[in-house]
Order: sequence, then structure tokens, then C-alpha cells
Amino acid sequence: MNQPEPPRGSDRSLVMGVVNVTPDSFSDGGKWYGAEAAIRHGLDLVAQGADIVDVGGESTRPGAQRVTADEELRRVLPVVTELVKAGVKVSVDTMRAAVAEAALAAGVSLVNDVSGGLADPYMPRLVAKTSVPYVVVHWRGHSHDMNSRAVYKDVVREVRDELAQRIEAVTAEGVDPALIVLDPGLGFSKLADHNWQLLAHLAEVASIGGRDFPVLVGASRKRFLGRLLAAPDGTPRPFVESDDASVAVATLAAAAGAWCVRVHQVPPSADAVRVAAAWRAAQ
Ligand code: PMM
Repeated sequence: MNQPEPPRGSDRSLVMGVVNVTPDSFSDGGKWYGAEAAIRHGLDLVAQGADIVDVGGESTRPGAQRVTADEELRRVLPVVTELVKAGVKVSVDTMRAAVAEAALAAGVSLVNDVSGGLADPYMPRLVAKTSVPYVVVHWRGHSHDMNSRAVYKDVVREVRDELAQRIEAVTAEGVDPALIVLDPGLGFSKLADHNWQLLAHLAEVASIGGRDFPVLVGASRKRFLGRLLAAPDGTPRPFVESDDASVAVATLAAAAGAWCVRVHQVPPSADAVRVAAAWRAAQ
């Protein structure tokens, strides 16, 4: 059940349910902080239709400070271990090779590195020793100052070019290109307009060197949705009240051919990816 699957091969987009084992993630911080609550939440997400459960122990909200590797491991490992034991297909959301290594030993099926291998030079080498998919996210720097790096002339071209550089770097370390999944990194050194441009050009972003890489999209509960849905006085909509918009983006991304959507609320997105698959099949 936990055998790694190649990134392609499903006729619909996959649904990745999020379990943040953090006190401070911007979307659901604190809710699943204890291991027991996090494990229960992961199992619930699977019962609701998640294909993959993404477990992370470090908040990446803008401005966040890093946690130590020990603390990240303490948060993530018991959750990953129990979910794998329960037969769940688990993804580890980490920028650290040491955390990924422990999670891989526990049986995770995917490594989700929001830094695309930039934060820890050992990560690509570690992933190269495995046969699990590797999510390479577009990233320009750590959360504490990432907004200052959100400067682009042509965001689609620049993100694609920077992802192309990452592909070159990680494959040079031995990562199999067939196991790479690309992610435009919505909100990571991106302003709202940048996110919308990237969403509207997903296929273009992931078409690199004559290959169409599978794409993962993580728009759920992000700030740009709260801004879009702001009250007349400009107050952004709270994160948990942007779930309908998150589903709308998941639907559009799936209709555009995304390999996977990363979401906090699984049931509506599990339906949405099936609607999108039927839509695509009829074209
Ligand atoms: N976003 C967050 C965390 N991990 N992983 C991928 N691949 N793509 C994302 O967009 C992404 C991610 C931050 O959001 P959260 O605090 O809601 O988890």
C-alpha cells in the first residue's frame, strides 16, 4: 500500500490532505499540534478521500522563524510512523534531509521540499537514494524575509527558469527526473498577482526541457484568497472562511491538469478533482 507510485498514471488529480503539526501555521496552526490529534486528523483525512497525507512540523507562513531539526523531528516522526503503520500513503513536508531521512525510514511515500533542495544541500542526495517522488517547490528563501524577494518582471518565465535550474541541480545529484513533481510555490516569495499568473499558466511553468512535469498546487487557505475575498473595508477574509475559494482553485487547477492538489478541507476537493477529470475526459 505504501509502495511509491510514479507521479503520473492517475486519470484524475490526486488529493493531498494537510496535517500541520505546528503551533503556528497560518492556516490551521495549533489545531493538530499534539501527535495524537495529528494522527487522528490524518486518519480522518484519508476517510474523507485524501490520497496522500502531507505531514509537516515547520511553519512556513511569511515571517516565521525556523524550528530546530530536533523539534521538527519530535513533531513529525510519531505522526508519520503511526500513519504509515495504519496503511496511509504519507508525504513528509520538510526542507531538512535529516527529517526526510527519518521519515523515509518510517516508510513515507513522498518527499515534499518547499525549498526545492535549496535549504539543505543533502536533500537531493538523500532523495536520489530512494525511489519516492520528490516535490520540488519554487522557493527564493526562508520565511522570515521571503516577501522581500517577491520581485519579478515576468513571474511565469522566472519561476519556470528557476525551477529548471533546480531540476538541473537535483538531477546532477542523482534524482531521477521521472520522480520529480514541480510546484510553483504559491505564496512563497509571491504576491497575490504572482500567484494568479502562475495558476493561469500551470502547464507552461512545468514544461521544461521538452518534458511536461507533473504539477502540485498548494493554494488552500493562502493569503491571496483571503485578500481576493476581502470585506468592503479591505479586511481580508479569515483563512478558514476561504475554503470555498480553495475548492474553486483546486477545481481549476485539476481542470488544467494538475497532478495533485494540496488542501486542508478534503471532501469538497475529492469531489472537485472527479468533476475536473470528467470535464477533461469530455474535451
Ligand atoms: N504550502 C505550505 C506548506 N507546504 N508544500 C507544497 N508542495 N506546496 C505548497 O504550496 C505548500 C507546501 C504552506 O501552507 P500551510 O501552512 O497551509 O501548510
